[in-house]
Amino acid sequence: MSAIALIVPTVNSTISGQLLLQNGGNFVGLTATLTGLAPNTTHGFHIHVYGDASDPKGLNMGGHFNPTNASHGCPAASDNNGAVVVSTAYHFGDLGSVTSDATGAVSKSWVASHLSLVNAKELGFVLGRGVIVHAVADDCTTQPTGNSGARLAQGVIAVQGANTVDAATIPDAASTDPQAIAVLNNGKLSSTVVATKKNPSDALSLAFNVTGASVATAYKLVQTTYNPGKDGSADDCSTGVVGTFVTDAQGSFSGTFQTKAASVKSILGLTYAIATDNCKGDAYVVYGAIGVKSPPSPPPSTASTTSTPVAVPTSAASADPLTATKNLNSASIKNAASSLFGLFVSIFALM
Ligand SMILES: [Cu+2]
Repeated sequence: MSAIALIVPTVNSTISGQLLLQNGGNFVGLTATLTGLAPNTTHGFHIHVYGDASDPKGLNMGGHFNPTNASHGCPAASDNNGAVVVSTAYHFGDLGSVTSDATGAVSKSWVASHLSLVNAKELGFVLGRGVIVHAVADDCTTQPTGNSGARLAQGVIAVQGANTVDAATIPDAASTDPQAIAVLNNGKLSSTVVATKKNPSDALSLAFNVTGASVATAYKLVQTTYNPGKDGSADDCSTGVVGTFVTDAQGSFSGTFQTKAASVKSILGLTYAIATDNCKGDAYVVYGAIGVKSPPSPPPSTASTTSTPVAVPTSAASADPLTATKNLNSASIKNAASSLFGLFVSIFALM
């Protein structure tokens, strides 16, 4: 069983390529193939917690994938492309760095023993998570980002070919599931699908919008798996058709579909495609992997004027503000809560 993250450039970047992940039993084999980097440069390379490609700067990918709540570091040399710094503690998403050759290309294969593609109950299950290529090398030390700089390319880890995730391992506690998101964009047609399931007995609800399609035209939304071998041959609409929709006079559509999927987690790493209505031949107009959605930003604190400022490491904050912010959110909320408590105490004292 294998998975793939198609890596696309963020704004003002030229880096693209793919990360291939292959199930090896008790390890996952990784092969990164990239082009468009500056020649002979080293770049932090991580799995991030969200597979949400909806921000053009990659900011909705969140911080590093870190299910064990560990410190940032770099794993053993075999996991780290031979980088000299090896840490005993690291995030599951810490993959070290990749280094380009004289043509600005990367072609590297290595092994990650802590990741999983087939068992959704494993802590290291990464289908639907994000992949980020950073501007500079991971220093393997600076918390929590490795000071790797801006996000130059992003991708979502998706099942390649047949889906062989063990269904028995997919958590069925739907009420605790995150939302999932697929971002579809071929440069002309763009679409977002957001999947939500509030209660186990509910249908999985897909909030769906399209712009840039042909006007007044019927299409199908299809749930499938990414399969590059099918390009040029017939795309598959025999199963997985979510629904049919017709665009308006502007080539847009917005609506909601209900599906019978068991949970949000059960669709992570699958792919949504928009297909021509007759679904003949090369029918997929555009497709995008289904990843874990970044939660909405927390509402602004009502006690902002009295809350204690949170110390943010300046280098990490300027280089990758979101990662620093996300990791400090709980501290901010606690500070805001204690300030609110102080406010109530003050009010009671006045009464
Ligand atoms: Cu990163």
